[in-house]
Amino acid sequence: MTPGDALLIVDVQRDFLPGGSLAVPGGDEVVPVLNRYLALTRRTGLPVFASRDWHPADHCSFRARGGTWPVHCVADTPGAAFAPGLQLPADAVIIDKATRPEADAYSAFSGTALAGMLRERGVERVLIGGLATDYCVLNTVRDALKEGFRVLLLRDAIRAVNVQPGDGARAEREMLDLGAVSAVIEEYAS
Ligand code: VGL
Ligand code: ZN
Repeated sequence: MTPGDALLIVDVQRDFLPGGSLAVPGGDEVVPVLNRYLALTRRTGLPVFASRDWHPADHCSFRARGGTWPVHCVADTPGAAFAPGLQLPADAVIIDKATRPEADAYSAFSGTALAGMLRERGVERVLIGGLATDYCVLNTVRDALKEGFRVLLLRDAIRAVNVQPGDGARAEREMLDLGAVSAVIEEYAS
């Protein structure tokens, strides 16, 4: 990690962990890995951003409204809280997304101030991990690249929903094809 880097943690929330309403298999396994990346940001003073899926109770992505998903990440409910044990610093910038009933947003850049905040802080490269590989991580990486940031995909800190088998692997392939570079924590641990 070098000046110009920022860590972006995507949607590591209780509803996406085993036992949650939209559980991502192995979703809890990203928490200790992200904590190691967070320790690196503490040592280097680099900024940390964390997005939250933050839906109203009648969100259009919910099945009761004809959407794809069970009710999940309703704003200010326990399921929308960050994963227990995720060691976010007090000055982490929280990005709420998909907050309006009529629109879904998988990307942390969609309808948020994220791109401007990153630029304001001089960020050129975004280190991205979180949940889920095949939805919010994929769409966030696509947008980060479109916005002109370089992307380091934290390959050991992502997990996929895999509604269709192979969705996660295909998403990883696409992110690398688009220009993201992948890393694992062992490449940084000293
Ligand atoms: C997500 C499905 C529905 C995600 C959010 O964070 O990847 N997936 N809403
Ligand atoms: Zn959602």
